[in-house]
Amino acid sequence: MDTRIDRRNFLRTSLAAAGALAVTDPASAELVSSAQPGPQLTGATFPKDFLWGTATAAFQVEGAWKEDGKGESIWDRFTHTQGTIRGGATADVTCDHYHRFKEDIGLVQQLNLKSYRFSISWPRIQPTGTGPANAKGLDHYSRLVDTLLAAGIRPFCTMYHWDLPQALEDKGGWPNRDLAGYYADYAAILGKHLGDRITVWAPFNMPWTFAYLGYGAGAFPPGKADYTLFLRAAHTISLAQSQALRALKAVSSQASVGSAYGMAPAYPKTNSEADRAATARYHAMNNVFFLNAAMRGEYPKAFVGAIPYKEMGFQPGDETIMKAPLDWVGFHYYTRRIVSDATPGASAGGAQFGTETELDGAEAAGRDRYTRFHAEMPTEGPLTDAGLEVYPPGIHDLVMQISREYNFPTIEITESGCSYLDAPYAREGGRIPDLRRIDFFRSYLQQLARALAGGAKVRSYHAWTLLDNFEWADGYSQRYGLTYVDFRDQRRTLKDSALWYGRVAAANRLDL
Ligand code: IFM
Repeated sequence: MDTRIDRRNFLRTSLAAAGALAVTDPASAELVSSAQPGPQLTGATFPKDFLWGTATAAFQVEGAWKEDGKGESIWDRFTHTQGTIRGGATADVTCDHYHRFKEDIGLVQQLNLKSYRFSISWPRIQPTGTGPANAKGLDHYSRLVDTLLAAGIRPFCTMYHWDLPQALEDKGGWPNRDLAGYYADYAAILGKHLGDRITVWAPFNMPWTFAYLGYGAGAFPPGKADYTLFLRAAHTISLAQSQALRALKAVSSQASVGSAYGMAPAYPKTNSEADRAATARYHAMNNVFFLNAAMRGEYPKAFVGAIPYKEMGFQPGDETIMKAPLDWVGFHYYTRRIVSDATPGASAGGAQFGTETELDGAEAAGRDRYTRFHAEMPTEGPLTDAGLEVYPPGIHDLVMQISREYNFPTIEITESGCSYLDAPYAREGGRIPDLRRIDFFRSYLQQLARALAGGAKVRSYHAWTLLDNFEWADGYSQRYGLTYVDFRDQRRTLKDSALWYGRVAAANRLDL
């Protein structure tokens, strides 16, 4: 997700005008781009029980922001603050999925999908983040889960997709270690009331992103830009992740707990030792920081020097608390990064060919004194309307890298998708011929099939997302949905890509 689209578009246009899209071939000992011409894998078949799915997040689709006893979340507060969101948009109504979930699950069923990843809004369950459960909030998700099961769809629950109860932010937010305990209590409530029907749980969606953008860069709520706060938040989240896993398993014997991390395969900008080391730090910090904490009880080598335990608020015994091996590993794939060293005095490492990302704003964004890497989103390939490069081999490379590093775990692709702004085409009876999205999914799925053929144990793919929805700082200016939503009257129309994806799911093959 890009929160600085104007800047990116500006950069893209000006670079293209200057003919400056020179490419430095990434080459890495750690991760070498597997892009290769070779034959197209058009007839790829997927494993028999492969779960074709789609995903949403509570804040992005539900609306009903203060119904049925729901408390205020940090995103409610942020969106109600002028100047934070493109177009001044809020998610007070968004897709009204809170009231229309039956119709929406009908769409999932119509597309032959067997897994629906949704998130639960913590402030619907505990309006202030602590204390007794709000029965109306639980009832809502109970009905959602029952509707899914009746439709033969697996409910995949993300327990936290960024909408922290505001009352907990008022207590210091994620940098406050107490939140790990509050979060475990919340997990226990969910497990106790829904664990008889939900078996697949992911504690956090993209923990690096919300910790970093919220506390390190200030682009997300609570809008703080202090790298030490980010480190503290990250450590609390690690503790919370493992405590939640244990809390769920204590109340639900069927609970199977994994993750929904945001990941990007990282390729070094040059073959220099410095760029390769920076790329390894990027991977450790942005991709596997929380995974390693859970699987091995230790943080990976994300830092130039020693792990800054003191700044993180690390206490003796924390390595034991944060170790809670996941039953499976879930992550998203959208696009790649090109990484170079950012230690003071390091050379730019070749021609610029992308847009800056994690590093925007030195100390608060990547060129901090701890990780010192410089990450770019290349603009070499075609770009989506959100300005992200379409890079199909990345999903193969990332899946294989995680498979190798974590002993070939069961993998769920928890999100993958693209924003294109195609709208109903009157001359075609209102159809939405979003051919670029079909090409996107086809090419990414071909590469996923390659990873499966290479031995990776991938059991699902969740297209992001079911519905066009509220895209965080970008408001409604991006459309990632398989379904077009007319926000004036809430009318849903399946895009051509949805119909195509539904046929792929039914056939379990790609040659369509
Ligand atoms: O919309 C987001 C989602 O909430 C998290 N992953 C990336 C998506 C697209 O930006």
